[in-house]
Amino acid sequence: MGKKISLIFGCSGQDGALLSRSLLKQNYEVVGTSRAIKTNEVTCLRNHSLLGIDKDVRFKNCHLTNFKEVANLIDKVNPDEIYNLAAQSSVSKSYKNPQETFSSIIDVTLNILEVCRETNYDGNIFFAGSSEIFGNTETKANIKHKHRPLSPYGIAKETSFNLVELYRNLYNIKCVTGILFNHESPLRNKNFVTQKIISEALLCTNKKSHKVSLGNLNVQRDWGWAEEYIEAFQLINRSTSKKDQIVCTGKLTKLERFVEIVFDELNLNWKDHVTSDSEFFRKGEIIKSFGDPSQIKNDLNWEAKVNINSIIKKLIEFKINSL
Ligand code: F7E
Repeated sequence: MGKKISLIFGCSGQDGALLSRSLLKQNYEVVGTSRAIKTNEVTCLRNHSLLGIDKDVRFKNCHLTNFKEVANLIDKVNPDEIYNLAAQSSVSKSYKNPQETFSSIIDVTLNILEVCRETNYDGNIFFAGSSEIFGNTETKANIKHKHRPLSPYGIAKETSFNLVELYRNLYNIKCVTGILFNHESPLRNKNFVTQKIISEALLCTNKKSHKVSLGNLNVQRDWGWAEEYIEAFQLINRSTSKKDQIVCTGKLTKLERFVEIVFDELNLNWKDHVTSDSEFFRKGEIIKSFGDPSQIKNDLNWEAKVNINSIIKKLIEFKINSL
């Protein structure tokens, strides 16, 4: 029997690269698409190169907003399972460019679902959802939590979540959403706050006068370790129950505390370096975002094991070693 094939839409980002590595280790053949391929192959392969798997994934050029191209790709690859991670994934960029965000998330989701409906595709399909659909969470968000998205990105993910549910219920497509809270790794780029803080803090170790401008330090997030989250993607996708799941740690950390831990690790006082600058405040900021991990633990026996201190230690260690 030949190898099983996984098709990853949106393969070049943090999650796509980590997922590729995990699938390759399980002897899957991995086919990946990326918006980056057509513009800059180097960017596309950066994360895969860092993981030493750039030669092992079959990269395909595909305009995911083009129905025919998506249909042709699925037909040619004939995957056993699909992961849709494709998105303009920056919340802050989504305020500046809502149209591109909607299209890259909603149109692409719809195209994949429609191709699968028209062709009676029988494999499993995982969609990467986002905790941004909940907006502020006063209590840990479970699957029934009210949706109050505050950004174009959140609205796009909300629509995509609804489409997945609709196609599952109406057309029996084997599709599910994993609603993902923030999850980090060294593969995140500097647009995200965790990498920004660590890179900037390291600059402070060399230059005592270095200043770091951040936005609202009072926000609280449920930060997890991406390498664990991509294992959850696969459990959710392959589960026969076809249930949407929340992927989170259930623990909140204030951004100011995150900053403090990073600077403490480097024997620096964060107050000497960090300022809160309105330039980085968001229009529709979510102040508190955390999830309830009990359902995924009960259903799939998955739980996040890496805590915030370990996440920070690992990120710093990687950055120092790569410099
Ligand atoms: O911001 C605040 C910022 O850009 C985290 C994506 O994976 O998770 C990620 O989106 C928090 C926000 O991630 C700066 O306002 C303060 O409250 O690292 P981030 P994100 O926007 O939460 C969700 C769940 C996704 O689905 C997304 O795809 O940190 N913050 N100062 C800052 N953020 C940034 N980027 N830069 C700052 O200077």
